[in-house]
Amino acid sequence: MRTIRVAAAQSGPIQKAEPRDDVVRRLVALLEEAARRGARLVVFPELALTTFFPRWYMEEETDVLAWFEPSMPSPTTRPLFDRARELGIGFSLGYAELTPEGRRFNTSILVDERGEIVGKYRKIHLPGHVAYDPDRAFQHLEKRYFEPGDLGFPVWRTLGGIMGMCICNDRRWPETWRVLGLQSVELVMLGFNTPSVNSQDSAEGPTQRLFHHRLSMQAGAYQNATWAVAVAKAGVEDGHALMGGTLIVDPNGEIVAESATLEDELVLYDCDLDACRFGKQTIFDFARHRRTEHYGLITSRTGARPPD
Ligand code: ING
Repeated sequence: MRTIRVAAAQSGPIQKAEPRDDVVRRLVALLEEAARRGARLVVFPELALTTFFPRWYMEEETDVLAWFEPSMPSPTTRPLFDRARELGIGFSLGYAELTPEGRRFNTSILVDERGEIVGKYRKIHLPGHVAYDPDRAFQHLEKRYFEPGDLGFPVWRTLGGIMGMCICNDRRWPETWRVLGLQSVELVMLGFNTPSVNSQDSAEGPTQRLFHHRLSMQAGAYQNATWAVAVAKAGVEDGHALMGGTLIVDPNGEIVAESATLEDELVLYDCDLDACRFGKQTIFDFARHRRTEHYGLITSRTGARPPD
């Protein structure tokens, strides 16, 4: 048994006006509670330091950059890194990354129990749109504020296992999971900020949103024989509702733990990484069963094209 106690640290809403230092204090409190309960890894949400600002249209570069971290750890996040190192636990953290060259990414880092950044992932699947859309009840401007990630879908040997990360919309794309699965990933961690209602009129309401979220997580975990941890930023931010649904899925695709609130909430589970072995050695023994000679369209064709 290679068991790691994981804490999914769901965050309740972060209002636009909430000072980042206050947010970090909330994250540190969750980290300390997770340590008290024996966790060795804490997973925080996507864009965990601020409100989900891509819902707001901003013209001025300075207004946009105010939401970004120009360094990591930054003065704002140093207390989180210091406390985690004191407690000897690792964590993943989603934030808006501004690089020294001025490039902007929706990023997540993986920090080990020594407080060292051992992994970085930049969100590849950016939903939404680039220009202001007057027909929407609220905007979703990730394509305006972030570049698509340029680091691929890496995995890292750390915290006793093979760990991978993705972010929010990535979970809806099977390619995300398969690229991680082809690197023998044993635990995929991700944060998400998912509006509980559509910004455009559509049939999909909160229950269907939760259904698609669970479906994506369970399929990804099962089809790649990996643990999966999804952590929400939830609740109402300046009038805009984000859904909950923080959950942990085992390598068999079963949801083994789920949040019950839309507030700051910890969901813990003892993940036995050796439980990935059965799936990886039977149904999803990729080497024995996959036929890559027939999969060419997956990387050669971007958009769907019907037959003539
Ligand atoms: N949010 C949403 C997500 O993928 C979305 C965007 C919502 C896409 C509902 C499709 C349906 O969960 C982010 N931040 O990616």
